Amino acid sequence: VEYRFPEGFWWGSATSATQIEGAAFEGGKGWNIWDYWYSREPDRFFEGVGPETTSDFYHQYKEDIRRMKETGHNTFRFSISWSRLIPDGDGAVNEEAATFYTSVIDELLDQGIEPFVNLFHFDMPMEMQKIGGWENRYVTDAYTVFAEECFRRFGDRVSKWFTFNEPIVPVEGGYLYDFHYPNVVDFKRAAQVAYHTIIAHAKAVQVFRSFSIPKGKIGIILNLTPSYPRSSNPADLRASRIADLFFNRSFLDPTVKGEFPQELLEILEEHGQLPETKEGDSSLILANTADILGVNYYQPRRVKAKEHLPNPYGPFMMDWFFDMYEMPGRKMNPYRGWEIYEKGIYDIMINLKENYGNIESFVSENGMGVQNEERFMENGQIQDDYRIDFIKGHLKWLHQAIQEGCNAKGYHLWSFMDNWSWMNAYKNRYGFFAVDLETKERTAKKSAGWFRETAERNGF
Ligand code: BGP
Repeated sequence: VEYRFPEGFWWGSATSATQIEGAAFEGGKGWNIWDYWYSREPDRFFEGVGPETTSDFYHQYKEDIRRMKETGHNTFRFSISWSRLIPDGDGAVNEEAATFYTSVIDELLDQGIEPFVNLFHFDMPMEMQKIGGWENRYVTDAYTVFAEECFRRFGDRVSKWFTFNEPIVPVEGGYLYDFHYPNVVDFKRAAQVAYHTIIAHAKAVQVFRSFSIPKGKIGIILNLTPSYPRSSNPADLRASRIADLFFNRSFLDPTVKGEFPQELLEILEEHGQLPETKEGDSSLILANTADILGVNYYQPRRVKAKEHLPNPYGPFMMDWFFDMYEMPGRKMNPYRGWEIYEKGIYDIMINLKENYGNIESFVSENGMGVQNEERFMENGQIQDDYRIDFIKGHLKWLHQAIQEGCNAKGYHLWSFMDNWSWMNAYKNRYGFFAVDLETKERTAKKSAGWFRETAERNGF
């Protein structure tokens, strides 16, 4: 069977500033929460490795962009580091940073690669975190000024923009489950952070539209984790529906449809967990929905009804409503520990078609993390056939969704090269290119060659 994709299909990969740039204390960059947290608690990071140098894209971007070209990329996603462009989060622009991002964009365009630019990938400037981060509504204004600066400086050459990558992750990590700074565990504060992120998204979209960038599109990138109930009994179905409300629809509905799901608001209200809002917010959110949606998909969520009632006097948590379970016989990525369920990508796309106006979308991240990947080295190259199979498996289902009329336009692998990943640092490797952490030398894995052929044939 041949899987051929529509003409103009976007082939490429995704990255983020903190994870690839390095040069954390160079070029006038201000500190973000990762630089700060690492300086305080290095032991919390895998093997004690922080984001200071990472893969050194800051210095090697020209060669990397040439490698992208050689790997069949016609599109590439990166993020602009807020604390590099505006070191204090608000105030003066760092011109060295503006020059750097201008060169990255020019280099991509020269190579015929369309830049997809994201504005926030977990990297809150430390000065903004000191005043409360997303809990403080002022930070949504500072973010909007940062976004405006980006549109003004780069909008003539970049037409695909994204306000946030996986905005729910800083909520979960920073305010619920203790894996991002500031390590708060408090649902009410988490809800406020989530709400302000959505306000920041809407304000940035509003400003973007005032620029009327030709062919310009702005959207958001969400990590969607389809919820599958253990059985069709009503308790399991309800548990799965509520997990979907918290983890997917909390961001998907307001940013794509312009309103929060009623049932979610009812649950929060019943438990006294609604965030503070301002007059005019609902119309702001409604008027500034996304033009385009990036879908990051790694694994589904397997949900069952709670077996034991939660302690009603304990702190409110969303897992009051459901339990997760390991589905017997599920397929696993043995090298990272996440379930692999390729059809999930199809289910997401069909849901977008049926319930979200068939919004223009693409797979903005999908990928296979592998620990100790050097063990697959043969003749100087990592033979990552498992990654090729992983990509193929997902592309087949994406292809099927497109056949059925879904408006999916492309596929980006996470990630272009091995990079630093938050608390996991370099534990899980994802790239088309392996990076030697000592020398920073890049070596193409087998998947890089396969991807190039696939992109050239526009299918496999
Ligand atoms: C995604 C994030 C990426 C990246 C990836 C890999 O959710 O958007 O930034 O970190 O996960 O995660 P890990 O290194 O934990 O396997």
